[in-house]
Amino acid sequence: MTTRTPLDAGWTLRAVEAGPDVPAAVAGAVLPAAVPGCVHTDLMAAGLLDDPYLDRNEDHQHWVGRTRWRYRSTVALAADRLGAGRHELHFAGLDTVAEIRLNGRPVGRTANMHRRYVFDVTDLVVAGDNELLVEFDPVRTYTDAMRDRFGDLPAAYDQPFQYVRKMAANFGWDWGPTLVTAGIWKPVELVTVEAARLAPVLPLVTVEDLTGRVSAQVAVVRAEGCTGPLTVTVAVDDHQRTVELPAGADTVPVALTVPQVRLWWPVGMGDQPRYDLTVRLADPVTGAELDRWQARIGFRRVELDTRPDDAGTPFVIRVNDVPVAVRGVNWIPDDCFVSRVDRPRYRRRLTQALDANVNLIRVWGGGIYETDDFYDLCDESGLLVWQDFLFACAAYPEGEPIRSEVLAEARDNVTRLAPHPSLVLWNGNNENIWGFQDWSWQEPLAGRPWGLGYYTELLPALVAELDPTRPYWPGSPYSGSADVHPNDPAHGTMHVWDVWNQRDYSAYAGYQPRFVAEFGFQGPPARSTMDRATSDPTLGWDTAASTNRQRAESGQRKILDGLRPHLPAIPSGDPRRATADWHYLAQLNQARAVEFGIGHFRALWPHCAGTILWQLNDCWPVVSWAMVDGDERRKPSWYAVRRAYAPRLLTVTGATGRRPVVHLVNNSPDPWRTALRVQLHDLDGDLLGGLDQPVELAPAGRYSLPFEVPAAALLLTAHADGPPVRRLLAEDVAVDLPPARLRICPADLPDGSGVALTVEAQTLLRDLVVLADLIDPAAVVDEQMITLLPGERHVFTIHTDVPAADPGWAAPGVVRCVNDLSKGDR
Ligand code: BMA
Repeated sequence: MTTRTPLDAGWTLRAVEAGPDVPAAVAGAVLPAAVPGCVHTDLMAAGLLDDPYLDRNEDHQHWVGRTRWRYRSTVALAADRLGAGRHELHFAGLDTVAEIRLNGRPVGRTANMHRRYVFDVTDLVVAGDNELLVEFDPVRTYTDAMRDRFGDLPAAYDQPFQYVRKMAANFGWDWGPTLVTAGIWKPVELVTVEAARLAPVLPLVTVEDLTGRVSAQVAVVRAEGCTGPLTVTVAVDDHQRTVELPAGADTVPVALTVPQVRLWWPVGMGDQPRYDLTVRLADPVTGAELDRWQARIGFRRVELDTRPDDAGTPFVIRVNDVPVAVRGVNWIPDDCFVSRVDRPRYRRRLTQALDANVNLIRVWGGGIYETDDFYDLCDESGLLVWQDFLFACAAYPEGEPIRSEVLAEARDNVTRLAPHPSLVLWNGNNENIWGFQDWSWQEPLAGRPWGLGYYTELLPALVAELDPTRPYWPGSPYSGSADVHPNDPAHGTMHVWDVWNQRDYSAYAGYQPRFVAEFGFQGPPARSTMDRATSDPTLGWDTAASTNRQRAESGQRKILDGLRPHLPAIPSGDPRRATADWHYLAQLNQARAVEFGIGHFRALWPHCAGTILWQLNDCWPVVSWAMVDGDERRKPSWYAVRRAYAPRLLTVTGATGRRPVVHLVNNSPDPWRTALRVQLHDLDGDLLGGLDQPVELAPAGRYSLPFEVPAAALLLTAHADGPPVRRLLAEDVAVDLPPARLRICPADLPDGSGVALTVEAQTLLRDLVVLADLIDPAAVVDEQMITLLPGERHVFTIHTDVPAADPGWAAPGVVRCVNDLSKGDR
């Protein structure tokens, strides 16, 4: 048998060679250490470090990443187990540059957070207690040495993240703090191999005409003296096959066919049946099981179709031969301290994506290969995963030892993630090919390697060798050819960032891309999130506390510039009021920008085969492009994305230019028959025209209807099956919106789960939002941004413990709309 003993208990932590910045209380202390975990979270648990997510605590904590830390534990081994076989230490993840010692003797060194390490310690263990030390160097010692070796390499940020195989965003990003972690971030085990064990299995899962096939090159690790034949049995549910591993051999190919499988489909396109795959290693003489490996697989085919067409180079992900209209979001690490992200938290976040009609999540290259829970939850729900190899926004060294680390890490993760049906694409890097082309890298590089060899040679060769069932794409953005600009809209994937950085969001309408893998617009997090994160009560767009929570270059100015063409100005004077108005307007503008962009791109279907919004989540409380904030609250943009990503989309483009086009896009697998109704009103709610028309759309069908509008019409309402879509036929700033008059009637929900908040409009009410978190930070509202005509009402359903009788629900500032901003400010 092979026994695996978790070594997660009894760890302590202390600073070694504590420098002058290390507080006295930490310098001599031996603290309890959580494994998996990291130094920052242990220090916080011991009361020795303030929460770096609050106020400006981050500024005073850089010593944590500059200190050498020693983890210590005791590994007990019973005397009768000592000679039982081969003893190994398995580290699923060490962050990052570490030296491991057992009983004072060296075991090994590590320099890569993104891979598993196995060390044979048979000759080092003793019966009884064994002292296990894992000592982490300050990562800068390593990055400084690599910088000396490779010279300065250009990057989008000046921290040395490209010189070490560690999560890049730890060094600070344009949405994240600089918190350079260290620690044992994944489980540790003592593995005792009595005869032989299985190496990690890489199953290739394919399907042809509903016949599933699983094949693998199964490798074993033998204990000394185990030289005879072994048997390997591979089983999928009750189908199984056994092969013999001859005496002395370490690998054997196995293959199994499974007739009449049920196909695994992306969410919204079918079910997600999964099958249990088991590989067993046994002694052929006694039949005793020596080791076992298990995974849950799904049978599906995936292809990336980039065959050139008349318009350029498409980028179409096909699953089971059906093109997927990608409605994606980009994922960043959900916490700077990644060991805190447990399965329930992954489930909450991925559920927020699914609830917003997302069908693909891109794991971005400045983060990590996520833990098994992440991919398992995606498999279960049908959320497709596009996985970047971990390179982002920099020129990377291609020499040793980095090259070998990249290779080892890629091998390990291609193997680890192979069972997951949700994983549909390996992507070489984030923006590095673009960076080389456009970000003035070529002169400082002066001909030195910058990573291209990884993206166009090493990684594609490795994916082709290890896992030919999955497509590989060299980077994002990438056009498919070295001769075409990497961000060419007509070819492959593109990132649309000029809109946020330089241009108004209406500029999305000028793009005809084939696939947009990044685009997005910033907005602040919920007020209660900001209130928790900072003790500055006037937190607004121009205070120091707020700008501390804005990490993007000129971010606050870009938010203001983005508001100006569309929405009233922020009032001067009372800073609390200015803050409240800024917050409402900036959140609203983010929501409108992403709905505008997605609506435009989806209306181009099938020319444009998908969008991946930047970004789903945040890693701490911050102003950012996220649609769910760092305290897990949905921003108004989340509701906008939910609308814009509806599988059956009803949207309107060209509204503010008074050339509206109503679009219906059917990304559901069934035909869509609906009665389209379009109505035109003036601001008093008088009906000025419209039409009723039955529409029938095939699966993957699209229908677009340009609309003539009479001069007096200012509001267009389109109805199909879902909630109506309303557009003002001009910018809010260009229209004389009436001062808001409304009645708010809160009532307890009959099932006691919260409040039904009815808003009755006595005038037009433009983009009503309920800031329920001001009354109850845990409140969740079902809908946001509702425009009402005079005489209409809308009921917001709010999940909350605060009863309807609480005066807060009707207090000023909780229900907001554009036209409650005073006229003088417009
Ligand atoms: C893209 C991403 C990130 C960045 C985002 C916003 O380039 O790849 O690097 O956070 O833009 O600027």
